[in-house]
Amino acid sequence: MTKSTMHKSTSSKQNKSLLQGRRDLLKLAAALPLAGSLGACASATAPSTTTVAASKAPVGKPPIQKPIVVSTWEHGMPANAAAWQVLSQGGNALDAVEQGARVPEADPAVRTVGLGGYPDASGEVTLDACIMDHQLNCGSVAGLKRIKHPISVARAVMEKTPHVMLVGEGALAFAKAQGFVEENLLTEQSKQDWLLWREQGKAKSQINLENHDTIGMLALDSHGHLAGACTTSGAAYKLPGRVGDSPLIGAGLYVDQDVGAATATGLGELMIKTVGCHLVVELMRQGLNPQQACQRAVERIAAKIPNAAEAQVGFLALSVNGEVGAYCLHGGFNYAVQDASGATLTDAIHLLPGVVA
Ligand code: SD4
Repeated sequence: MTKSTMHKSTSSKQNKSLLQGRRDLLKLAAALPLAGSLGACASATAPSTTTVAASKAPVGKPPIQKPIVVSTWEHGMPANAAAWQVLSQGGNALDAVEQGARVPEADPAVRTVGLGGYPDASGEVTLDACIMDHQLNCGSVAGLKRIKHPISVARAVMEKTPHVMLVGEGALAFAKAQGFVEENLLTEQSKQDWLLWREQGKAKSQINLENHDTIGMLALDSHGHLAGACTTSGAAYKLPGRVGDSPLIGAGLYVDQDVGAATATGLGELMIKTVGCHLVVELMRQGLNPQQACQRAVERIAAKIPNAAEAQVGFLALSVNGEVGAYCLHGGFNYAVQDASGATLTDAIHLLPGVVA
């Protein structure tokens, strides 16, 4: 069951108690002295793989694991399967991540990406996406309306313009000129939820622990090339015009063929303030493995940004050798991995105690 379908099937009574539980967790998390308690919390919640304190990656090169594709959240499983179709036939990582990202974009049950995504505060679904290859080529769109596959528009920006990023009306005009077809992205379910949100007067546009689930995908193909994609409808009920981290190269996605790639999920403002994915890649360049680098980036956010504990952030990284790592602030973030040995879904290790379903 995807997280979205779990949301759908939860009764409103259950929802209330879930929310209360989450509020309690948030209070608890907010009360924690962040920087001072990092080591203790991390080791309390971490399986044995994560004695990541300050150690560097082991000396010596691990065998290269390729092809491989990884992506955020449970909806990463079918997305990875689509990407694997490309990778397992010798296809390139860029095609793989685009094909993979298109799966949740087209799925109305995934409420945080593409068609059926949560709208902004005015009831409009606006999408953010970016894509990047092994040569620092990248393309991005932000605040794109009425186009189901922003990841493919981002790729067209990369390949057919001298620019990296197009936003709003300009992005829509470009997409139409490229042959993308306009359609209504607000499903009946999303509309009803938005109406309810408005009725309840929740005039607050902040990502909380319930309404995130961007897909970020990283792939290493059989030629040894990396690529990444990230696509989202962003924070539910965000202020119109708000842009998150997901379309921002360096914040929501970064790929450097010399080192590896990283993508992020959660409250975008935190990733923007720390240029989070670039940070993860640079930490890997300094010798940390992907797991260690993701942990360090989450710790940086927790230590430097007041009230970071009120939100969720998670990083997922893939080295150029095919090593995978992930780390998040609160429990509840999981990631999907597909390689020749099969497909897995793993709970990421988290910094703060407690798990948010
Ligand atoms: C944003 N980072 O717009 C995105 C939302 C999200 O997992 O990740 N969700 O801030």
